[in-house]
Amino acid sequence: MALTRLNPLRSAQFFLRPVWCSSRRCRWTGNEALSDDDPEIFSIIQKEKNRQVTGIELIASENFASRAVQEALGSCLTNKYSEGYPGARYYGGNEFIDEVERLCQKRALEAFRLSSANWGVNVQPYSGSPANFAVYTGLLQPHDRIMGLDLPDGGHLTHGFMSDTKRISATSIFFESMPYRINPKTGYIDYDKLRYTAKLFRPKLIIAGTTAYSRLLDYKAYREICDEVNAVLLADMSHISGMVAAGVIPSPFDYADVVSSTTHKTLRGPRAGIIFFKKGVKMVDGKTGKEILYDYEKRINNAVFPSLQGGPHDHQIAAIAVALKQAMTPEYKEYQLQVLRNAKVLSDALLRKGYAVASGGTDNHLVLLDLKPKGTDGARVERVLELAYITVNKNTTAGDTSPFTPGGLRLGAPAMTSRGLKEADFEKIVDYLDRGVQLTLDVMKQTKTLKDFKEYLLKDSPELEKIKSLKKEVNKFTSKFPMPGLEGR
Ligand code: DSN
Repeated sequence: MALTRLNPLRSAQFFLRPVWCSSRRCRWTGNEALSDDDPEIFSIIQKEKNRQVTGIELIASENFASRAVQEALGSCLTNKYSEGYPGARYYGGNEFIDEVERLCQKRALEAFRLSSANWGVNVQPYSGSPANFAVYTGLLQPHDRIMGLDLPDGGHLTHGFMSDTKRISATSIFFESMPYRINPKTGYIDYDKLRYTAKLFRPKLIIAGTTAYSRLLDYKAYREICDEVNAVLLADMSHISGMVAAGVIPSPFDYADVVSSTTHKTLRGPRAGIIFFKKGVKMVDGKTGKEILYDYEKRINNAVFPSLQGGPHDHQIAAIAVALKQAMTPEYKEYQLQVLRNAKVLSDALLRKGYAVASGGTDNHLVLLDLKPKGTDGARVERVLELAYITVNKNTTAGDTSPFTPGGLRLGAPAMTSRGLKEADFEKIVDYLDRGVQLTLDVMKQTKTLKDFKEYLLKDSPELEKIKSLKKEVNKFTSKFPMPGLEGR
């Protein structure tokens, strides 16, 4: 008690302890460390942290957020309700939340070099999928037509994905979806076919966005096609927004009407979403000479709130603001250039080892490896690499029919570049990947089905020993590199 009396905060905690703590021995105040309050969750988080720190992270859509981003995410802003928008909330006490959201909006426009006269931004979407659905909700009527790159060809679920037999994404349930595809011979998007199909299908909106495509998008071609069929052009730059902010790849803002993005991939912020929309004069009426203005702002803001979401996640919004400030630094530009260099090395080194790379290379942060010519598939290699602490994801490539055992593997450079890896380090990573593929082929000689394959890896075997020894090398390799956001925490 002596200490408590000396410390006003602790003293107040003692007297104001929660009513359910009726016993004087109950001292739960809400200020206990996670390790004391919930050792079980604390221990699982420590295990995940160890996995992230000691492994090679190659998932193209993942990254390591900075400590500052994580501090904003873990801040008291998580306590607040602020339905509405700055200056017009449905709850009191939002003076500082308004400041956060306005600053985030300002930084979003600055980071992508946009003028507030021509572009507006909504920073409230909880993540990328809700952001895309908000765009459709705001700009389309139910059952209007949309066209996006097919998921197996490198698009996203929310770009209207449906299978041969089922409407899978809500974006294909509530809207009529017609996919466009890549040319399987070149691995590039087939813009001629997109134009041809768009003229038949007459979509209201076309999506220029990818999740597993290693080439740059031809936004000018998309614009022309949209103009020909009077469609809105939505660019979903989730995968590439960090490189766009850094100005190291072409920007969709030169051609798109609306741009959506997640904020946790190449952008390196928290898990969240963001929508930019055009403002100002859309066109001048030829007959009357009257200016016709874009009406996206009201429609998209209303779609995000109140149509689809309730209270925004203000801690996420603050963390986006932090990431956007970082995105305007020279170090960030250098980081994004290094991502491009590292991805190129990844692709070139794989090609030198005789691997088939979709489209023959990369212009962005990722490489799509086709394992079919090697006689294996993405599911088996993903499992072996996972046991060796190299994290990748299986992915469809041209000609694949099964999403469970697709022939490809998607590899990305952003996360390991955040840890400071350079070109020579990515050459080393390709050696590790190659050893993983060889070990997969060895296990395939002992097994038939994928189930057998996975079960074989649960038991002691000469192959498992070799995988364990690869894991040791991987752990030693990664111990040389710093880990942003997690050191000393
Ligand atoms: N799931 C993300 C990806 O891995 O690309 C897209 O949302």
